[in-house]
Amino acid sequence: MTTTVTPVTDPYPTRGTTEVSVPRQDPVVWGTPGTSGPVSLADLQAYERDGFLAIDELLTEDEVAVYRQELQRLVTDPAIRADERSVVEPRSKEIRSVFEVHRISEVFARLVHDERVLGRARQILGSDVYVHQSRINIKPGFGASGFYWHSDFETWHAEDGMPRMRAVSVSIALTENYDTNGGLMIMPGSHKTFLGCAGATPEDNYKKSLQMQDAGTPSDEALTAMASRYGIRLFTGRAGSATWFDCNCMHGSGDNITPFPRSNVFIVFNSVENAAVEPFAAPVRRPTFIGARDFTPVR
Ligand code: 6CS
Ligand code: FE
Repeated sequence: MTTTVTPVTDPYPTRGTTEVSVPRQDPVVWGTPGTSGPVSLADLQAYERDGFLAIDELLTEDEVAVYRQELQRLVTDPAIRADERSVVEPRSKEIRSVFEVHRISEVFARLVHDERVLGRARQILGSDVYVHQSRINIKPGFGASGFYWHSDFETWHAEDGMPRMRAVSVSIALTENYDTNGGLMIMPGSHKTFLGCAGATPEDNYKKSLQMQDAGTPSDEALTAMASRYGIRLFTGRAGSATWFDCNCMHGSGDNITPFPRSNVFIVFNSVENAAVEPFAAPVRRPTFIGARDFTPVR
């Protein structure tokens, strides 16, 4: 008896020989309209259209003070600096990011379970969720380097095996995000197009990409076309403000040459119905502190 196996073609091909753009084939808001939760219907509609939702005050000043104190404690702890989950700035060697911060720090773990955070993620993704990745980005002053234009989903699909676009990130400002100190920039509406990048994923790519991304970087031509079509929105806001953004937004942030750090905590929620499988375009999986393999729903 012969069984016919229909080849499962990857709807989001990337890291081949040429750059390829395909329309998004997934909803943006997965929750059924009218599902109760912290996000109003109007805001959900705006999120569907733009790919992001900015919140002026997710955390109070007192709460921010607690998280900022915890961030300072972590970045001055020699054990954290020595931990493989810490990434340093290429030039200054200051700590740039600390990954899996929700497992390292009980204080940051609170955020993951906070209904103002978890409730929004569940409402947007329409299911139970797990943490695919968490990190604090310090972006200290006087020269911290930014993050070049990219789609997170392109990396998470290629290197972490995230099947579909059913993940959302929240970036919570822990310091003032001015228009000068390397704030997050998103191209509004870019989440509706998947840009598959040219160039195979090198072995151990994460050891470089978390400092300076190369594989998974769009061409100048593609970025020019997207920026001309969608524009660029720079997110500023006080400490405690937050930006929720879809996994496939084209985004990046500039260097920070001001004296004022632009520190944030960044949590990625993935639907438990979109759990990571094998990488779609990389030789091996990335470490679990970057692409989680514990799919236990957050409660
Ligand atoms: O590779 C990653 O998973 C990380 N890199 C960037 C620049 N953004 C998403 C994510 O934190
Ligand atoms: Fe990113």
